[in-house]
Amino acid sequence: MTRLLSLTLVSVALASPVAAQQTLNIYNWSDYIAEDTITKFEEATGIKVVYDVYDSNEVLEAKLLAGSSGYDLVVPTSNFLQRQVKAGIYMPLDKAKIPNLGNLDPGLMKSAAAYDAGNAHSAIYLWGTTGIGYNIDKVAERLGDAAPTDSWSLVLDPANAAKLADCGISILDSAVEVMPGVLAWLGLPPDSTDPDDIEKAMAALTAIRPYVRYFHSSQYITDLANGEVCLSIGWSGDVFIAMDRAAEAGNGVNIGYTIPSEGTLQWFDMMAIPADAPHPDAAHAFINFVLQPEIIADITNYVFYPNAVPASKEMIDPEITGDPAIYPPQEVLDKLFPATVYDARTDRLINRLWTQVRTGQ
Ligand code: N2P
Repeated sequence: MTRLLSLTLVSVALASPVAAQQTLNIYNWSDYIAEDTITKFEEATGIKVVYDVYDSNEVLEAKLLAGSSGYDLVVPTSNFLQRQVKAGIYMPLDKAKIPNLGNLDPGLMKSAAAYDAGNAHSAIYLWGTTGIGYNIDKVAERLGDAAPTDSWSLVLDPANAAKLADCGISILDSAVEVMPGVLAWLGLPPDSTDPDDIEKAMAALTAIRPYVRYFHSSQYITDLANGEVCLSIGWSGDVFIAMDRAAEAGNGVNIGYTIPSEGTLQWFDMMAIPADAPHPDAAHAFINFVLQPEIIADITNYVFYPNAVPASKEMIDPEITGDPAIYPPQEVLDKLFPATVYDARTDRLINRLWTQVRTGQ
């Protein structure tokens, strides 16, 4: 009996080299993982996951900068990651513990290296665009068939916004997500840090403020799906999640997603380990687990965001890989803007003006 028990213990120990740590504290975006990813990881490793969510880089950053967050694994967007790396809040990845880093697309990782030299602290989780989700029927009813659904004018032209106000407009609650598209629509450089340009972008948003129902970065998924709002400046996959929920509910709500022709942001969300993570080995094990083609394919199939593991592509629903609004073709990709890293002074200006936009002053 004793012998049997100790044999069992030995085999468990071999199967789960980091099992002794027991816990992994993950802080990730909401609606950003497949239903069974965590269970599968727990079963494969014996590590218990505590999973917590946010919908804002700003919130994540405030917690990380305060220190002792207790998180082992977080998923900031690359431009936020860059200044966080500078602030010393991430540990370099021990790449020997993450052999599946080799599964990542070298071209995409090279783009990501612009924010984290040598990809020393981070690996791509998912990526996407910031665009417009809209209720096809309600927008057509109010703006007619000539509605400029391929342009930021759909919402930034106050005449259009005024007509959509009654069916509900929502905007992401993050200045740096929204501003580059507004700048491009105004014909200004999307990565401008010129205070005059930033003022102009914020003035354009102030002009439509009376027609905006709310600023929020996750509520719009449910509201688009239920027909509670009819236009959201939001993230690609989230809008597709809304489409999927509406189809499942069979409520007759038809949703479209557009990457405006003036261009918009393409962002990368990066897995990284805080320097003071209590369970760094478990965090490395999670990154390695997620980068398996079948696991990351499950995630893309569930949340409609592209990943950076080419070998996963054949396991992804062809309706997803074939949708140009999710996997944009090269000529669209060429028009997307990389996320800008703002210096502290510009960041303060943006945030001060954003508060005014939000409160409508
Ligand atoms: C997930 C949204 C994450 C995208 N709901 C923001 N980078």
